[in-house]
Amino acid sequence: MLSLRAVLRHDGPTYKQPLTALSKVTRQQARSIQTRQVTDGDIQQLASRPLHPLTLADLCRHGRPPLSAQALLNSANFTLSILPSRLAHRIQSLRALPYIVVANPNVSKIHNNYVHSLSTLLPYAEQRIETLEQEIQFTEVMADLVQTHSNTISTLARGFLEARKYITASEVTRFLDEHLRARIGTRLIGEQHIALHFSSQPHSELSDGVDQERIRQSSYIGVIDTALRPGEIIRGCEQMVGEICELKYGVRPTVNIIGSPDTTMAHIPMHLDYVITELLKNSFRATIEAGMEKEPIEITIAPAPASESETSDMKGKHRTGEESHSDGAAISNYDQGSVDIASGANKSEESANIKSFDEGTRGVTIRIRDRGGGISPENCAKLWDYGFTTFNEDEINDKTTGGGSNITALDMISGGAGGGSSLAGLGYGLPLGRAYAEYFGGGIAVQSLWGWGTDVYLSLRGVGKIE
Ligand code: ADP
Ligand code: K
Ligand code: MG
Repeated sequence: MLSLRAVLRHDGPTYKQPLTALSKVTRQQARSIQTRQVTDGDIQQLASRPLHPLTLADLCRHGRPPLSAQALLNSANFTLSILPSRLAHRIQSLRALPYIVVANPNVSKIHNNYVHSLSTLLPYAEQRIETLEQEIQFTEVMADLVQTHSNTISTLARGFLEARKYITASEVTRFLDEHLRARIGTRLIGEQHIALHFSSQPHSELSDGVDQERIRQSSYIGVIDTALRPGEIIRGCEQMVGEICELKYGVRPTVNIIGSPDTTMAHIPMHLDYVITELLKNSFRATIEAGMEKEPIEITIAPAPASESETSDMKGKHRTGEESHSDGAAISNYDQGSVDIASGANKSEESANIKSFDEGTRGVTIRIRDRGGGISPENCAKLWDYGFTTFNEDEINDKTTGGGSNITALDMISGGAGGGSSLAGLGYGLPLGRAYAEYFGGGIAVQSLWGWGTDVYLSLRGVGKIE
């Protein structure tokens, strides 16, 4: 238990470590987690409840760490109030896939994971969490939930690849767009409670001897970093993607960061880390394949003008995180409304320490410009399909030295979540990256200059200043 807090620092590029460490802890704890069998009636009843529109305000409503015992219990009960129906919706949506697809071992594994997670929540369904002992058990359930669903992307990718004869690419994209957007929120809710648990007063004795003062001075509210530096995240991702390139191709493109590299904002480092990693993988790969690794990739960090973030045309009507981007496949047609933290804070009794919205807090746009030859007009139309890729290992082996290995998409999936240590091949990078960017009101736009290079614009919404 002790090491959990340390691994939940969520400091950007190392976010994959928490899950690994979590898995060790969880496996030991799994035995002690109670379950209750999930019936069809449970699923129907839970799925008929309206989905709670998750906002960043929700994630901050319990106040700034270290949380008091009461605030921590509130966080647990809030988490408990929204997760079961979210899981039930996912189960229903998986069951609505063509039978032969659900019967695929990988897809059915994901379905069973959801049923398992719901079965761990049902014992709490008719009660409130009222003691710290119950809260500890509930946090173990959350750790189990996060861990159980950690390989979803690669498992689903493998499942849909195997079942591709029985379902069209656009049906897959429609399902995954809805499913993976919902998953982002569900994970976030679970991870937020875990993170708050380990930075709360009642459990400070579990916190590796880290004193309350350090928690107080930290810029984190659970998984949210209120002083996140996109420039730092970019450097971390550059390092990681660069190493993959060097290992596989013997070359590593360079990155120049211009604009305002020291800009800070309140956001979720592990989300930004995921998106930037995917975008850099694409740019690095294109650059290497075009033999242009001498041309630096230029990344501009441009904070939005303060006035713009205030007027915020996204406020109240921006695309909600779990609305499907493509067509009418939205699972939830609620209006997420403002994501500024203060508006939630005003509604919450717990958040006296969250001050009003700070006008100076801005969104950021990050432009990634490469000389990798661009994207053909024909392919531009397919970029956002899950599974669309132009990755072809033979081609890469021709054009680069030291590649050598003859890997297929399926081999690559076993490499890890979302392609793991490979540069490309799943075809999930852009659509899933966009789902993360849009979750809290941002977006991704790709502009190709065919024959020359690509500009990718990643915009992130400033989420308000928390004091
Ligand atoms: P993957 O990288 O696994 O192929 P993505 O969704 O990340 O999946 O990208 C889909 C395709 O879009 C890539 O295979 C590539 O053809 C094209 N693409 C994306 N970014 C770039 C870029 N910066 N330059 C050239 N092509 C790109
Ligand atoms: K794609
Ligand atoms: Mg990619």
